[in-house]
Amino acid sequence: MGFLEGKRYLIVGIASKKSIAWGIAEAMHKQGAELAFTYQNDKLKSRVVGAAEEFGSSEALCFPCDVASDEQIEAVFSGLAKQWDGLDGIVHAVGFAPAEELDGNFVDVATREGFRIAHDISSYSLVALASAGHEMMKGRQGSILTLTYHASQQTVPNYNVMGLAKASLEAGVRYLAASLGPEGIRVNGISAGPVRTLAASGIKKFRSMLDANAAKAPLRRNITIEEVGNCAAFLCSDMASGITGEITYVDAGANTVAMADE
Ligand code: NAD
Ligand code: 0WE
Repeated sequence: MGFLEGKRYLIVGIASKKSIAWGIAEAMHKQGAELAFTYQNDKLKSRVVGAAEEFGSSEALCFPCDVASDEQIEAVFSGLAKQWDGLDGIVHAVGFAPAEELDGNFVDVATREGFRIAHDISSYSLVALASAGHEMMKGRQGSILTLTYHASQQTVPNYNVMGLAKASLEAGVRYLAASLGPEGIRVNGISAGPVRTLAASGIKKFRSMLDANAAKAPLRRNITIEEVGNCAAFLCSDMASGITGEITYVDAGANTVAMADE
């Protein structure tokens, strides 16, 4: 019997089989969880319905949700409440900044509108989902999980405004943990090492970043979405009942190294 048997989670952020959210859904499904899903737009609907089928859920548990829209976020939980009498957790695996912000020297490419969008989609959306979704988690020791990246703490070329948005997201994890802790709801983040997903596909020199990261990491390799998935399943489960407001690194140790050997 899996350690998530009888638990129900909402997965936000599947765009393809390479998505970190896909790896998380797979790991949670293996542990017996029941899953619901959202898709950003109609273009991604079939991918997400495919994920639902693969992980034992029907299309009725797939909801449209552009996280820029409060109405769509509300509609997800009112739709979910018609099928489930409660919810045990939310996985937030969403990040976005306009592409022009992620290519060039920070001061040259930064704009007010790019900053607004990056922080809205990548950071505020966690707060919005928590605000709209916590009612359904009442009395169930719920768990909220997001995905972040170490460029929130130390600079990475071209990550630019996303680094600021991830720093805000990580502060959001702590404030939401303080806010929802009295309801028994835990809020955590996983800081993942680089993975080739759709969100990474447009990024210049991503291959050499992967290679440099593998060379620096104590484990001398990059991580997989399966490894992020297993950590996510643990953090969302009752086995992690004492952990909240925390950022856990799944990065083969790369963030712990100040100077690479060789
Ligand atoms: P991905 O492209 O597979 O997933 C990103 C998701 O964000 C997509 O499903 C997309 O639909 C969704 N999204 C973007 N804008 C949205 C909006 N307005 N409304 C709703 N959804 C929206 O890429 P991924 O790498 O799996 O990204 C998932 C998370 O992991 C992100 O927060 C990302 O920052 C984080 N992360 C990624 C890496 C990496 O190297 N790939 C490393 C660390 C953290
Ligand atoms: O969080 C991310 C991806 C963030 C991302 C990617 C895109 C590409 C397409 C946000 N917005 C967009 N907007 C687009 O139009 N990662 C951690 C992966 C990533 O992205 C980088 C990285 C790494 C690692 C960008 C620059 C440098 C390193």
